[in-house]
Amino acid sequence: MGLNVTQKIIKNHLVEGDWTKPGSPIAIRIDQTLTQDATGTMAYLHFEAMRIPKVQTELSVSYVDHNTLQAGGPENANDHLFLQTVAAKYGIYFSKAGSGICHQLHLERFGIPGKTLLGSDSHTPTAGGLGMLAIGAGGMDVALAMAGEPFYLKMPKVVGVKLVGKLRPFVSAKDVILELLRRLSVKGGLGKVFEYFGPGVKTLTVPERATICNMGAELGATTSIFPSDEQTYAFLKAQGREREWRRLEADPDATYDEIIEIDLSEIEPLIACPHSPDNVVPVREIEGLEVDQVAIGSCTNSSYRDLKMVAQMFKQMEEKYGPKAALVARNISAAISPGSKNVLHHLVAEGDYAVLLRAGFRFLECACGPCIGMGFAPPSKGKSVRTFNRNFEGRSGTKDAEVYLCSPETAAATAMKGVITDPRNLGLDEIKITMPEKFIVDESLIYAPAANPDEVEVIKKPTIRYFEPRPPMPDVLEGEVLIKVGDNITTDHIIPGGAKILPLRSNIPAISQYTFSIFEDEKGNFAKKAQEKGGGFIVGGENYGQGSSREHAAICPMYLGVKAVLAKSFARIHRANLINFGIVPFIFKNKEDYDKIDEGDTLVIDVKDLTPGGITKCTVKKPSGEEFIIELTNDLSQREVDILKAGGILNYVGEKVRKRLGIQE
Ligand code: MIC
Ligand code: SF4
Repeated sequence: MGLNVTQKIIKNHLVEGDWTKPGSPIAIRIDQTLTQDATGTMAYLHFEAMRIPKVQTELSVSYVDHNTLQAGGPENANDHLFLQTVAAKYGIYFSKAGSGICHQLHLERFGIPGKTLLGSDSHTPTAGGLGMLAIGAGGMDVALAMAGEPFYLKMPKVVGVKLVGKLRPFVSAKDVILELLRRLSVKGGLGKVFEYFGPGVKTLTVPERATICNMGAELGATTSIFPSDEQTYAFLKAQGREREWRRLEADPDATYDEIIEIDLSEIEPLIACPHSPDNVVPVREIEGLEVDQVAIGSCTNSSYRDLKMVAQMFKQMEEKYGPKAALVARNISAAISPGSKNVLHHLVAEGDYAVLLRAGFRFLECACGPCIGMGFAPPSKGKSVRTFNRNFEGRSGTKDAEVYLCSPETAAATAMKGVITDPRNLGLDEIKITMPEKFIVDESLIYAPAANPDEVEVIKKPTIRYFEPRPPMPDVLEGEVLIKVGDNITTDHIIPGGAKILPLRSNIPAISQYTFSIFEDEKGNFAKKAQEKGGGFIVGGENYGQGSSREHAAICPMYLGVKAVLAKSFARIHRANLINFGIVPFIFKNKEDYDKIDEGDTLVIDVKDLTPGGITKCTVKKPSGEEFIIELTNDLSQREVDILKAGGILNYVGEKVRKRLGIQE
């Protein structure tokens, strides 16, 4: 039987398990890892705690792109110093702040078709645009991959997305993934890989494919992937990396667990309305809505193709309708954050930078920036139109702001008109972006690991504070329900981003004080309550922990004494992070039991006989004295049960890894 691309890569990298059965546990070898600074500090502290002299991967890269802005205080600079020295010492490439966004840079400079990539960022699947099997994970799983351990996951279902036809003018890759989000929702990809095939594939360049794979993360998918073909060759050749190319396509008789068909020629400009990436409508339906901001960039839409398109739209506007028509509207504040220094070089060299400056754009750093609330927060109750991938409440840095997600074309049209605008209505002729034959490559801020690692001292300033792993799990978990939340709770709700909290990522005692702080007005101070009560439980609804890979959403609750989360279902990365830090992800056997539990109830859970898929009894004691029992279940593998019993993965695996590498205790 023929294989699809996903199956080929998994089969090639299989270490354990049966890849032919979707849903069954497998382990795969990881060729490359990437980290970014906001998750990287923890990942390297975990790696150091394993006491391994050098990374065991083919390639590991540490990028600095998130924490590039700080209002006073040395935290970010301290983190960057730690990251730079730790990389030099342990055999890791280091990309300094200013170089660009990890996913854009990895695509440009390091990704290789057919390889596996594990990254401590949920948008790692961006590299699927190059035909890599690229998966997002918590920092601990990435640290383990750097130590040469395989990555454990459930064999995903492979959804074949058949692309036919060709995108029409002013409709682009972002609209394709918004269309999938409209059809499938933020839960639609759980346990699945989205593999693109069909005649429409060859009409999309690598950066366009990367945009689609990037935002597959918002479907909750394990990853997304395109084949490696002539387009991939052309991209790698233009990067001077054609030697890394290999063809990788599904066999002609390959099958998929499910097939979705998209006719590219039928897609129109789409936009995700507040506050979820799947709240998608055609742009024309909300055309004319007045907005305050336009932000162009992020790992979804900051490539050469995207920024050039924006510039060319302004340029044609100027040529056709005069300079006044090619200005950012008076009511709009507009900003661009290029994906990499290389992209910025092109804008400068080809005159596009000047066009955009003339138009009135602010140029921000080549970094995540506003996407994670690092500057450019909207005004109170402001409306912001962004080419990003997430529009969760509060993520922009302004709690009551409303964020819309769209393509660079729609963002450019909106910036010109000051109201949400369908780019097809500007009266412009079709713009075709031709990819350069040779990209400008500037690696002045990318450093190879040290040749003499023994001489490198890892610099750890006092703002960097690790945590004590949890002791082995007791037989009974007892405590209060500290918080009860609804469906689709994101990790941004659990540990918010933004310029105030992000700099604390390497300091667990400090950052844990912000756990669930977004709910503080309604529910009080979670951290204080948890510490006063000696820990307890979290109750959640469906898809608990969706969104980012930040393991702080598990480490901080662990630090505050949370013993288990009881939810209707969990998002993949967060579920894995909870297990890694010794917090049991229980699932309600009967979903209606969710309604029977309230904040302030006491739970007693006997976990002595915790088994994969078994039933665990939970006694619920109401403050009124009423008492009853509900049943909990789990979808844990035996390995995950053992990790939980050990009190977390550091206890479970540290010794095993050291033994394998022959390191003395
Ligand atoms: C995000 O987009 O939410 C982030 C910030 O990149 C996160 C990682 C983090 O929280 O550090 C992600 O997507 O995993
Ligand atoms: Fe950075 Fe935003 Fe991409 Fe996360 S989603 S990696 S914050 S640009």
